[in-house]
Amino acid sequence: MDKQTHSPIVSDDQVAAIPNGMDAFWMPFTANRQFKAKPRLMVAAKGMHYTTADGRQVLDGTAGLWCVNAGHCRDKIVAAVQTQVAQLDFAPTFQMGHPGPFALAERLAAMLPGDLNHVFFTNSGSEAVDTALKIAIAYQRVRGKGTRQRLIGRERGYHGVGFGGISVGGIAANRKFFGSLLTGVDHLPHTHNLEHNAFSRGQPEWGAHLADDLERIVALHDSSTIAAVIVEPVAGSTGVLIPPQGYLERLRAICDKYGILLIFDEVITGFGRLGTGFATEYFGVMPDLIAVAKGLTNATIPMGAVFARQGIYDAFMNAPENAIELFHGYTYSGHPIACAAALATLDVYQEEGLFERARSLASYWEDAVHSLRDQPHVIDIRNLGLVAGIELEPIPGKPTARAFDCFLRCYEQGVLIRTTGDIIALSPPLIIQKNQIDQIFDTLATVLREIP
Ligand code: PXG
Repeated sequence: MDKQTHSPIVSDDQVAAIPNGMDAFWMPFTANRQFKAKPRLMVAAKGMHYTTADGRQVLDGTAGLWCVNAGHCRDKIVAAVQTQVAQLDFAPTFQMGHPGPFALAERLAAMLPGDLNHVFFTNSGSEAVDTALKIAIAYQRVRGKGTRQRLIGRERGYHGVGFGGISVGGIAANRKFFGSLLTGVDHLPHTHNLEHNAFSRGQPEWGAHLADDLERIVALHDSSTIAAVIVEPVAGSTGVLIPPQGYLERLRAICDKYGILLIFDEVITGFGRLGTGFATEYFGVMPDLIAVAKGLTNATIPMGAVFARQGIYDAFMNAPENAIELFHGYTYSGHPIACAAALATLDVYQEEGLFERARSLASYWEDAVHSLRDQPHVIDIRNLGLVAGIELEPIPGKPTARAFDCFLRCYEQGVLIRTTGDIIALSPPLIIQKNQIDQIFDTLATVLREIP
């Protein structure tokens, strides 16, 4: 493991890199004018810490955006990227190839349970989701079930920002500006319920029956029109919703009953977040397709992927041998530098036992987050693996303001958290130390007592 020493105060080079003008960059998912009036810029990172432009160390409680699972600027990954970029910068993967994605796909297939053993590469989670949805619909067609075109998502689901992802997604703000979206989409109910489940530790006891709503949807549309169901095993972006005990098992059983594919969006849960390689292993529920991104390369280089079960891949392999089987792909599918970053990342996870480390820290993490229970404004705490959600009572008439205030104060006090609505979401790099867990929750406790 890299030494946990703090980076030195920002060097002259880094200061020089701070831009003079900030207007041209249209920032994603950001209040642009508010940010640009009082920017928060990171100029370096190492291990568990960012260095800010004003030379402060900020403890990363969010692994960037749920992605830097091995910690920042890991030497092995940096070196792999540097070597690869000098050796083979780019080569196509359409009717051509290079070793990287073959090696990486074999390595991933060996990590995955059961016959989840084929890998389609993308450049982001959004692309992985859209790819999985397209594979699901195309699979139904190549196996002679072409009427199965409907996709079922879930309220409050986040599946990235492609048209497929926002159509099956269930966050109103991400959908309402963008027209009619995909047709033929329906949604399961979300599983958030404070009345029954507030302050549950790990998986809540109440709520498995919410999966039965899929029976209602099947009755409404008929199973012969439904291609696939997609869910996040643990919903992240919407504010950390942990699946009730038995819920995912029930979804799997209903999908099996009606010949519907089950897709897990593991963009957040993949690569150790729950203390196992993937959520499918944590919950013991096998989906047919998995979308991943983020932790695949430790976020060093953008990359996503879809994992498919043997039978899905095989169904496409019946066409004549000289025919392209799937008319889908990206210029950068299996990009050499992303593959090098991913292979080095998997080495780091393995050599340092980081998934096991996350598992062994989970109960300390759980106790630490639940220690906030009696702090002001806290109306729920949820946790699983190295994920936590802390839901605050909104200020009347000013939703999101309280949590955002909390975020700003934590940042000033040296801890990076993430908020969505009035929910704080935490997901640190898996290399976090116990004293750093304490720092996150001590800072939060102080801030919760400070804020109005
Ligand atoms: N699926 C899931 C479950 C995600 O969490 C995506 C797909 C899309 O991935 P890309 O790489 O296209 O962004 C995500 C992304 C947050 C936050 O604060 C979460 C994400 C992205 C940005 C912010 O919770 N998740």
